[in-house]
Amino acid sequence: MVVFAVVGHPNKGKSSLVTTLSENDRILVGAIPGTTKRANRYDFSIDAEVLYSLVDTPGFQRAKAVLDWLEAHAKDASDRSNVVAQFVRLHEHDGRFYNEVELLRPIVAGAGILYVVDGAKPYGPEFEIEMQILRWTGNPRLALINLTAKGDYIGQWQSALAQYFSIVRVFDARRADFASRLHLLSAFSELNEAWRPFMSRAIDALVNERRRRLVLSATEVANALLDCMSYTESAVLTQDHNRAQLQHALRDQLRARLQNREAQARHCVQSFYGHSALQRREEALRLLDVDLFAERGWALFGLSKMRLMVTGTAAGALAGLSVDALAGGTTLLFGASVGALVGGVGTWLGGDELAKAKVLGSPLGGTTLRVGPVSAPNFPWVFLGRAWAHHHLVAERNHALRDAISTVIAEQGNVMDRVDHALRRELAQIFLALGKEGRTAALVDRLKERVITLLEASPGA
Ligand SMILES: Nc1nc2c(ncn2[C@@H]2O[C@H](COP(=O)(O)OP(=O)(O)OP(=O)(O)O)[C@@H](O)[C@H]2O)c(=O)[nH]1
Ligand SMILES: [Mg+2]
Repeated sequence: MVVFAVVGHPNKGKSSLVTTLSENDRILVGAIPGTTKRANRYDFSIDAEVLYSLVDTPGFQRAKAVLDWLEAHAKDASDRSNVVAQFVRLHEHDGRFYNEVELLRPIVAGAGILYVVDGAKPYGPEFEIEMQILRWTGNPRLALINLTAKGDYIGQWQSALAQYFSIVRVFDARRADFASRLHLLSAFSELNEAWRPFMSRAIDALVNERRRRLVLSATEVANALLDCMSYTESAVLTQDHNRAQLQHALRDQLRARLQNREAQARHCVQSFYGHSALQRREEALRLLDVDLFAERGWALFGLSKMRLMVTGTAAGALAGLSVDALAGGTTLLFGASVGALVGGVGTWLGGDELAKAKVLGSPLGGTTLRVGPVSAPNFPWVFLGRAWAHHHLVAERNHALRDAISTVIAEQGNVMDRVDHALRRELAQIFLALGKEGRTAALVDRLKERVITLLEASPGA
């Protein structure tokens, strides 16, 4: 098993890197230098198999004094790694070198070195002392240029680091997406021949795990959508009942049930990705907080009127036009005529038209009032648009991406308009077939496959 010690100057993003590579949200990251007080090991495992471990360490404090000690005790170059080990042994209880002992201990025990620097700040000679100490250990080492802010000193850093590290990479600890993570893991395997099989197992496992999470999420989203499209609420309509009041109450119940089902699906998706307690700080996540039935949300996440018309799923909203005519003719309706045909905004935004109410006879006499299932044509699109954006933000822990997506969603809206044309048509056909045939096993499978395709794409593209 491969262990990496993440070391460097205080406050350069060491803990951020460990968080990203170990998928552990509980690691303390902070603006104040010295946030990490002692070395902590974090295992990254899949299916109870530890694939690699990272040791988060406190930053160097007294590098110069350490190097002086090492130089005073080493006979020649062949002796250097032993002298580092000796330094750690002799200073275990020496408070002056607490940080250095913490960070060198895992290295002496054989860990690979990940040296983290900040490419947003200039290079300075004090770093050379740290790099010299790390070179003395003789362990395989890789340098990562992180960027904690704007400002580009990457070139300077690259020339300095290249003299001490066999591999130098720019790696944004907080912005790195899945692909750059894989890229970094393959660099680890270049560091040491013996690590190669472990790292390629780790990469395979990560890719498989990623696929597994995607399929689980798509299945849950598809099931949640099918549940939502089938829910109804009903109550006995007695003489004393005011029908309008009862209908109102049933509609509220239905909405609450739909909201709960969506929340449950989101919770599942987050837990598949190990983010049960997702921070809701980012703007993108605030967009997701828009109520399932808020007008703004429907405009943001659903299909535009035009697109909704040409899919044919809105045919029910149009008297006198056949479903087939609409599904077939993508150029049948366009421009202003769409709005004129559709009528009031309520039909589109789910208001009172979310679900129809029906009075049903009961075998025991009396009547029942039933509200639902949801009939608003945009509902399945809005539901999928929200699930798509949510999944993407959960799957990419990447802050920059989150910002980009939230901007696209907020500025352009109609998230589902960005779905590839063929996929949109297939989804529309599934929704229409569901209306006619109900929830058959074949349709459920087809929907699940389409949702997988949807979640694989990026809503911010
Ligand atoms: N914007 C941005 N900020 C970052 C990035 N990496 C780290 N930071 C910030 O920089 C500060 C330090 O990050 P940490 O990961 O705690 O740094 P550290 O090297 O572990 O620090 P110590 O434990 O104090 O030695 C925190 O405020 C982070 O939020 C990054 O890639 N982008
Ligand atoms: Mg730290």
